[in-house]
Amino acid sequence: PSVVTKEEVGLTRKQVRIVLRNSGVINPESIEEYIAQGGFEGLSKALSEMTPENVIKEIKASGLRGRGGAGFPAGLKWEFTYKVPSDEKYVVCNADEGEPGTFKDRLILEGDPFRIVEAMAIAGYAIGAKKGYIYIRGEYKLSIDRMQKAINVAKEYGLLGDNILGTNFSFDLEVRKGAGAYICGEETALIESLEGKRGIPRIKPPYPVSQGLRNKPTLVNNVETLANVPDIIKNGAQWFRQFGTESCPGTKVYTILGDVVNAGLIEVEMGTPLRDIIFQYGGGIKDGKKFKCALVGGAAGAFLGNEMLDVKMDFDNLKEYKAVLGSGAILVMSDGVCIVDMLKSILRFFKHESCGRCTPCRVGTKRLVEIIEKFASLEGTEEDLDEMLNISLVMKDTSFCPLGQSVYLPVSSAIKYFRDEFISHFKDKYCVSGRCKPKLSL
Ligand code: L3W
Ligand code: SF4
Repeated sequence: PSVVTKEEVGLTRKQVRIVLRNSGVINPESIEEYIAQGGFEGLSKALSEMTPENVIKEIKASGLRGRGGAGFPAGLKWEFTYKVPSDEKYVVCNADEGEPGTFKDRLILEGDPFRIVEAMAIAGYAIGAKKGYIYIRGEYKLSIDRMQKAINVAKEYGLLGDNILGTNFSFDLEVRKGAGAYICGEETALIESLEGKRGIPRIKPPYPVSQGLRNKPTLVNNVETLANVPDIIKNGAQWFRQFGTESCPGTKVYTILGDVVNAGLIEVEMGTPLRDIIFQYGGGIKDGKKFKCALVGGAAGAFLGNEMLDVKMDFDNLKEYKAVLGSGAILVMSDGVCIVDMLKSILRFFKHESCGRCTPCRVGTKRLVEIIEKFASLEGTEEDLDEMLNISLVMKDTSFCPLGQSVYLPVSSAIKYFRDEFISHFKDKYCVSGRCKPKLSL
């Protein structure tokens, strides 16, 4: 079994761990160890003491919100799917984790796969589904292997398959692998991919809750969202609500990376200030450097500077600052990092991952890369900055799916907080990191 080190235990104690409670503590391939930690008590309670309606009521009362980034109330989604009459429904776990800097879902799947099996079975019971799919990013080999093993073992133990725990409820799970496209993390593109088609987003509405996989009601939840479910059912909504904030109960798993002393994964209560995440859990800035900013929410997130460090991190507080919690990636940058260089990487990522379906995103991402490359060559003008803002604003308003819509946030926050740095690239031919250089001409 994996054993946590003394230092890790110390760190764990300062964290509030629900989702990661077992990760690094039990052998993830041992169902006995999962059961010894209270595993499958949630499923057992749901099947023996609760109606599907009561399970949904409990999830609604807990205030659990979607941890994939949008923060949509999970219980409401479960209820919507439950209420659509159909003899065929599906539960889908979105494990196509592709947000740059995000690796929380991978570590949940690797560290505690039975938790997801249990959560999906509870979800299936609640909404009336007999079948679930876990769509895992293809590169996550260990997650795929562990999940598959967990499903096989759960079947042997009668915790999946026909007549689970001797009840009338039957539910089966299947692992499906993604093929490396970021857009397949968008739920409707994921569904297209599950159906064997090219992963491009569908028009919403209709939402998957009414017309999802094979046009049937489908509940799509992120890994971290589902990982909360067994403990909520086992301990009750009020227990869950003691953690976090009024409108965002529970915890959040963050991946902290970049110029911090302790890069890695932490789980803390919703509402924990960004300052604590970076300076307490992250251990502060590496090599005695100064904090410059943090990109919060992954590539689709916002650059937040010194003046934002006291923001209490949850879906609603960040919205007030025109920022997002997103997938929980926090990329910390010290004063030696160049914002132009950083934004260039982000924009190249979006250009590469744009599925090409709609013009604003297909053309907009290409144009934005052309402009940022000018700044990265110590060229550009102030008009170019306005042009970047205009393009990304049009993309926000007219793109078909969140990929194109979310480019505005990194672009606008970078230009808002670091306009002078863009200007000094072409006026003073100066880049703080030395990574931006004039184009060589032969
Ligand atoms: C029924 C309605 N269902 C909304 C459902 C909808 C979906 C969920 C949220 O994600 C986030 C972005 C980034 N009836 C409904 C309804 N729903 N109204 O609620 O929907 P929506 O459209 O607000 O957002 P979304 O497209 O699902 C956008 C984040 O995703 N992101 C990337 C995240 C990456 C990871 C990762 O790698 N692990 O999480 C990039 O944009 O934060 O907020 O289920 O069907 N009336
Ligand atoms: Fe495809 Fe981009 Fe349009 Fe989304 S916004 S549908 S990724 S082209």
